[in-house]
Amino acid sequence: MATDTAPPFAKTTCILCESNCGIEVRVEDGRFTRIKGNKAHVGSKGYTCEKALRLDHYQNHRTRLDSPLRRRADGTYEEIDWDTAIAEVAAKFAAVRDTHGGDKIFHYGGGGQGNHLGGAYGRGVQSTLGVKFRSNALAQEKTGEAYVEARLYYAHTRGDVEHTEVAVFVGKNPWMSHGFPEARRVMKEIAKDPDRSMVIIDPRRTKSAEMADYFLQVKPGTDAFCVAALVAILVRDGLLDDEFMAAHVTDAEPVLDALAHVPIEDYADRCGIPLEDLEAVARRIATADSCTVFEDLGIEQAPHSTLVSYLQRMLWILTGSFGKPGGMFPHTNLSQLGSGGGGANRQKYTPVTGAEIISGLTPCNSIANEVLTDHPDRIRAMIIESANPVHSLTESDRFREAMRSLEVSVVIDVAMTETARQADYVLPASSQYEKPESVFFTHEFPNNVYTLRKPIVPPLAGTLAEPEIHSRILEELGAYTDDDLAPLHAAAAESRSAFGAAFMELMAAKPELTSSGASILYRTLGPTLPDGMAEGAAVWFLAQMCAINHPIAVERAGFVAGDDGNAGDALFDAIIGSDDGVVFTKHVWEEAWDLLGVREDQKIRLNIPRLLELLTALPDAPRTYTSDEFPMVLSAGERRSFTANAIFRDPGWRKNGRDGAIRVSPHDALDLGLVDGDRARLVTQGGVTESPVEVDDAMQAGHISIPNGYGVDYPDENGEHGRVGIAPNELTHLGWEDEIAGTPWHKHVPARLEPISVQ
Ligand SMILES: Nc1nc2c(c(=O)[nH]1)N[C@H]1C(S)=C(S)[C@@H](COP(=O)(O)OP(=O)(O)OC[C@H]3O[C@@H](n4cnc5c(=O)[nH]c(N)nc54)[C@H](O)[C@@H]3O)O[C@H]1N2
Ligand SMILES: Nc1nc2c(c(=O)[nH]1)N[C@H]1C(S)=C(S)[C@@H](COP(=O)(O)OP(=O)(O)OC[C@H]3O[C@@H](n4cnc5c(=O)[nH]c(N)nc54)[C@H](O)[C@@H]3O)O[C@H]1N2
Ligand code: SF4
Ligand SMILES: [Mo]
Repeated sequence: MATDTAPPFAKTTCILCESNCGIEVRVEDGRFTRIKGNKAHVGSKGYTCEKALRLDHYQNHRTRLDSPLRRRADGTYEEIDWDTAIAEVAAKFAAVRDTHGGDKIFHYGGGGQGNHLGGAYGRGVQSTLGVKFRSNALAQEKTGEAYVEARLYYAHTRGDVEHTEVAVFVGKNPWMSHGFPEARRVMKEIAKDPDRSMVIIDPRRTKSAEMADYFLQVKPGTDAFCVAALVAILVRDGLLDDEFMAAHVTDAEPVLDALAHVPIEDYADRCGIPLEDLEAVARRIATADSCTVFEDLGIEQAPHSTLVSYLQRMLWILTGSFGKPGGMFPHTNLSQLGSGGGGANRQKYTPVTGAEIISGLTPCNSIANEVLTDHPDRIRAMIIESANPVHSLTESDRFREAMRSLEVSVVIDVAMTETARQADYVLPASSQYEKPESVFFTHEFPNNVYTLRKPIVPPLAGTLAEPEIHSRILEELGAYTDDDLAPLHAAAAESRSAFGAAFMELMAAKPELTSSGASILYRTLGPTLPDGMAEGAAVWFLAQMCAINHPIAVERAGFVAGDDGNAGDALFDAIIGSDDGVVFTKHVWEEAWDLLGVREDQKIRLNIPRLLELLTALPDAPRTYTSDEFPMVLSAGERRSFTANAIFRDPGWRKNGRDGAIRVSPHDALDLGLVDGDRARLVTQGGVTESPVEVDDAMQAGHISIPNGYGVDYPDENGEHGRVGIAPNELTHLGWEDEIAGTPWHKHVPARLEPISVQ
């Protein structure tokens, strides 16, 4: 129907960071011509940052894939049809399983900042192939944190930043990276409220640091000294919440004893912060009614990472800021992130390098070494989906080499990425706006929010959504039969409650089908769901489990059994019908303790012996990791206003910072004879590159910084391939990683900067 009024806005979410803000998009001829915040979204309430407005560059660009591809011997690719692709992929992976065992097939990825449904559907294929080892981006950032939390209280905690009195950010720049709802609005409110404070611990005077009441400008890589000193001051000055400690903390003695021995003044010196500033921050935290602490990559990808994850938690544990408004909290989940399945199958160490597996994930830095060896248990095949590890993992060259030495590999992506270019098969996925999608970053409390997005544009011809791709592979592998599905089709036609009963009956009768549950739901319940939402079928099971695990919180959120269906069905119907996100659990603060895994005594186990040993050994840690050859510290992967991992490939998406300059302090610039805009050579043990510099007085001497998300291949209008900016992992180097979690030191790469002389 021709009309001269503009098309209406369609509701979805931004996919560029874990906040997944609700947005409204006007689509004209397949282009996203206008984007605005969705005020009705229950989580983000209309909030967005500048990046969401540029999402057309994700949806429409020159490297979208629109046909399955097979690699030729000369490294070029030929288009093949879907039937051939599915048949060959299934046969080749099954052959690896049958010859060498499914544990030699590795799985990487499963979702990014906006898409986790594909990961849920991929489990069936992995299980049918016997995959035992897997990983994703979490194993180069959050596994240290997971290690600590699994020992302290067996849960994932977050902070009520919105209502807290003192918000502490260590190695996090929330103005740029967000990470909690309405980050910039909340930060502005804290900044202007004289009764609340923000503490930033960062070597750079970031935009967040400029807003902070307390800015601890640490020397790069010295957070363990800084945070140990802060906690030790609490102990020294008797600033602990004794009542909370007595009621809720166990095995504290050895920890308090070790903290009493921390050489506070020496540590202040080592991290470069005046002692009185550390004392002021420790006192501010201890005298506040509540505090939250939020760590991120600045410590997770730097020396002593897991130790800092441990120490920073003591700031709020010793001061009792848990389970109350403005404090720290655990939360419900619709689906567990990270661990790709567990139970009896769970492995503790990797077979080749013996790296410790945390949350079911092989440390990212170990993957290439699990391939490039003649060890009989080496990885021989890889499934990679929705991730670009050649670009995002340490030492891109080594990962490339690893991929090329596999017997078979498949990449599922929307774009022809650096990783896809090394794969034997490339399968084109429909974009995140062409299919139902969602993330399981459900991290809020007391009210937790989940959003299942509807497609807002038809799938690009030639692409398939991951649920269809995985289900076709599973069916090719013979995981289930039409006969298995027949009773479910019949029950789905009858009623929701009949379907639920039939599904549970099938799973009980044939437990081997459980891992294919998502595909079975997609094929049977899927066709009965509202138009275009079949791929949401797997969420039915998650809603059922949530209602079973958290019956009171789900009921408080308004979901109760009805005429046809239980509370889980009511929750699922709300999820599938909503454009604005759904509050799926509502708690009261007193229930926070029930969500920790320490239900029997509700006590936090403070002593983690391995980390206490590291704390005790800290005085002997090297003072620097730099050398005469590499005298500076490079932070490789800073979040800036126009970076978004490698989700955007078209560099034209950036409104500023187009070349992704190397940030360098005025002191170093003077020393090296560099002025703003000069090109310089950046050298590390991992590689050499050239780029313009930006002289930035937010940088401290000896510290340089490059952004993440740059340096991806993208053709110009003539098809000539080019790259804008530095690919950070052409410069990083394997081997420098956390001693516990194996997380890489991306923020702490010894480096040298040289002017490209023009005299
Ligand atoms: N704009 C934007 N936002 C994003 C993303 C994006 O690509 N772009 N990506 C998302 C993802 S995947 C993640 S994980 C988060 C990450 O979010 P952040 O961790 O906040 O982002 P980074 O800029 O990588 O690192 C944070 C800070 O660490 C500092 N840092 C460097 N070395 C040290 C050190 O030794 N000690 C301390 N204390 N700090 C140090 C850097 O100066 C930087 O300001 O951002 C998310 N949000
Ligand atoms: N040196 C250095 N390295 C880093 C970092 C750093 O700071 N410094 N940061 C690290 C961090 S915190 C993270 S989280 C990682 C991120 O790195 P990765 O986990 O590799 O993720 P992305 O770069 O976001 O790439 C996501 C991929 O998903 C694809 N994609 C988008 N939509 C879809 C879809 O619907 N289906 C499928 N199948 N694919 C889709 C995109 O095209 C892209 O190739 O990078 C890490 N690497
Ligand atoms: S990038 Fe993050 S904060 Fe910005 S609009 Fe997207 S989801 Fe929201
Ligand atoms: Mo990340």
